[in-house]
Amino acid sequence: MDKKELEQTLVLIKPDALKNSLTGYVLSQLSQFHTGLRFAGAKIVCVSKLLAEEHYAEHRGKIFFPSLIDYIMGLIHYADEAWKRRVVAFVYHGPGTIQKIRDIAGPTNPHIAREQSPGCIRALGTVVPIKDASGNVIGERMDNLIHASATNSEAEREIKLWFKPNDIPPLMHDYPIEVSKDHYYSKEGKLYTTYEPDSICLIAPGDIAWKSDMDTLRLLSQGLPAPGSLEAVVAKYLINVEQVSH
Ligand code: 3AN
Repeated sequence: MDKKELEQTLVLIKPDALKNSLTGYVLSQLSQFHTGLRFAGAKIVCVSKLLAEEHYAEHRGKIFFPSLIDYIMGLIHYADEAWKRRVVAFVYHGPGTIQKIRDIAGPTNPHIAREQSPGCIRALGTVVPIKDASGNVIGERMDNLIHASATNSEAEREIKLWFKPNDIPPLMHDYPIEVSKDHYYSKEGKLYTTYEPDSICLIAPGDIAWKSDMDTLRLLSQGLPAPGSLEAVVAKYLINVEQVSH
């Protein structure tokens, strides 16, 4: 397979799409018959705060950030039904995947999507005012149904954040992997290579991990600067783990 054949992207079907029963519609818009693209991975995720904040790290500090985190965690669409808070995550694979799916998704803002690209998925979304404690409007939140990676480097970061290598069939792997020889545990934001009471095991010897995560863990465990953050590794390895899913 050449590089173009291998192009992959991350798609998230967000809580507003689930609540409005739009999952089937989105999947049919993205189907292989219509797009020529194939699934490489799929999972149902209860999004932890850690995962939400890592996914949207570039928006940290913006006025809409807290509301964006609540939205992707499902706290807005399933305020009283915690067990329904989910996102469906996919890796799509095929030539020109990133641009094809961005075009079908449409512009970020649903109002602009309706004007500029009627019929795109995000044209079915809504824009909701964000208010401060006194009720003054301070910004807006875009409930735009799906996320799709915007560039190759974003796709790599996001696929590695949401998926482990063995969530994806080996012949569809696009990024280097490594078999761990070591244990790595985490507890309260710290990394350990031996078991600490109440720590959670992230990776054990024999586990397959993205090589970039292994490099990060190795360097951090030696107290050295690393290419990635511990939070990003923990967020992924603890997806759907009880203790961190709230
Ligand atoms: P896209 O999702 O189209 O790639 P990004 O990555 O710039 O757009 O933004 C991620 C998410 O953050 C958007 N889907 C949207 O929900 C929210 N967002 C982005 N920009 C704004 C903004 N100016 N005001 C409110 N929400 C925004």
